[in-house]
Amino acid sequence: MSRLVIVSNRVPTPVEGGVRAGGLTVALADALGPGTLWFGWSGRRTARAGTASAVAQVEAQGITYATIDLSETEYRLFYAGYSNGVLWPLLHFRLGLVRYRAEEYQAWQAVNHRFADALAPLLRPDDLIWVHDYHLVPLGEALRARGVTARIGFFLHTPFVPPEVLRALPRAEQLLASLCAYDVVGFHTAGFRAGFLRGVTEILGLVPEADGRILFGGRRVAAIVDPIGIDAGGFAATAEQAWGGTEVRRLRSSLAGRTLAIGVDRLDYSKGLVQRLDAFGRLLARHPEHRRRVSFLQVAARSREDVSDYRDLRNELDRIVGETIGQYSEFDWVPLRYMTRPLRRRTLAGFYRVAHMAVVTPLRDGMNLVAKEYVAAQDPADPGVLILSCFAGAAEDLTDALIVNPFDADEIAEAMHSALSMRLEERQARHQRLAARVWHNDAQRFSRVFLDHLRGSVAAEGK
Ligand code: ADQ
Repeated sequence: MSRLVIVSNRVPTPVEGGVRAGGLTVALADALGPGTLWFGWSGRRTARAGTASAVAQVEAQGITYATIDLSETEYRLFYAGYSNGVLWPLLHFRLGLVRYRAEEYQAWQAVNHRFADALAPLLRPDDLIWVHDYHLVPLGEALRARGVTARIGFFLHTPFVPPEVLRALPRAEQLLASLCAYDVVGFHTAGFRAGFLRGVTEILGLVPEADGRILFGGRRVAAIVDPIGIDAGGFAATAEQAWGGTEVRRLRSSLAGRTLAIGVDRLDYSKGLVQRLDAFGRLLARHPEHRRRVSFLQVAARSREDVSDYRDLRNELDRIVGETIGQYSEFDWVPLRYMTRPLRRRTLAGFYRVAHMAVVTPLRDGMNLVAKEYVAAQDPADPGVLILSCFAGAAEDLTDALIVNPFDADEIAEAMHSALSMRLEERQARHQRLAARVWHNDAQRFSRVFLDHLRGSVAAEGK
């Protein structure tokens, strides 16, 4: 059997331990068997640039984790600069936040080549190489340039934009050409895949074949739809176990019989946090019956703080949180609880189960795993209600959520009101249908579908 090689920007080294927001390890858990190699950045930053040969290898439970360090300059230009200051806003339709600098683009290319230099000697011809996310788009091409003949796939965890938006990116054609160097390119939704195929047609001038494959540079690339999922059964069990734990007990006793609403995100402008907190204020203003009866817990784990837009967002949220608390609090009730530290997975699972509603309102999101985790964590006999943005990839599947436009704070406020007033039978019926989708499109299916395509054992999808 072929060996699986996972490549991602950050590698979850087993010695790292502690808390870290990020669902890739969970999503791939089933595919990671003994013999797997996981390659990427260690998370360490050094004063000087490393050499290609400086690969650290750690083995745990049969999996080899191989990492390289990045220099401070590489980190600033490749990671904070081009990846998170250009590609991330672009792929989330935020052209106004894109700050393109040629030197960052060059560093992005150079780091991908350094990844390729370090990885290529570790590879075997029959490996299956699975590259993850926008930081590493050029890696496939860089490996091919080093004579790697193994099959290489790429999965994009963010949305993909239509050509009208993509054209704003200098060298957009190069980005598309780099994606075409893979054997398989995976997207969460049919819409993202369609955007990619349109880009290939309109910007590269290529015509996809009848089965949706694209012939480029003498190779065929298959663009597939493969929505990421969670280990639904495992997460449900964790939530149930956490119910009796200290944190859940403390949370419940602090609520003193009040209803909990929850939001869980990385602190990121794509997550629609400003509009969501605005909506909660509007709910309290318009439906005063909810005052003193509901507490909103927003967990917004700090992220990418070396990108200035993230610092600005944090300041804005501090202001809105302060305003909402100041305006509506009473001496024995605070409407909003806000924390910027991440929660442990087990605690999070228990808190989801306590919450009567989850508000998941990203302005754009590749998938959004929080929505799926919330559904999995519910007690089917007394489930909470999911409010979900129509612009999350998850909305394609989770149509029994209360679907809202995340830019419309009034619409979100009304959905909150409906959720807080919803009868048990309707909650149960919606949850049952949502749970069926979350269990169906789970983590196991995600990796199986991708790897089947990568092995070439599945026919491509039509246009
Ligand atoms: P993210 O933008 O990080 O991921 P999301 O899918 O919601 O978004 O979250 C990933 C994981 O982080 C989840 O397991 C969640 O529980 C955890 N997490 C988020 N906030 C947390 C917090 N405050 N405390 C503790 N844990 C937290 C990117 C894309 C998404 C896509 C995923 C996977 O942006 O669209 O769903 O990759 O492909």
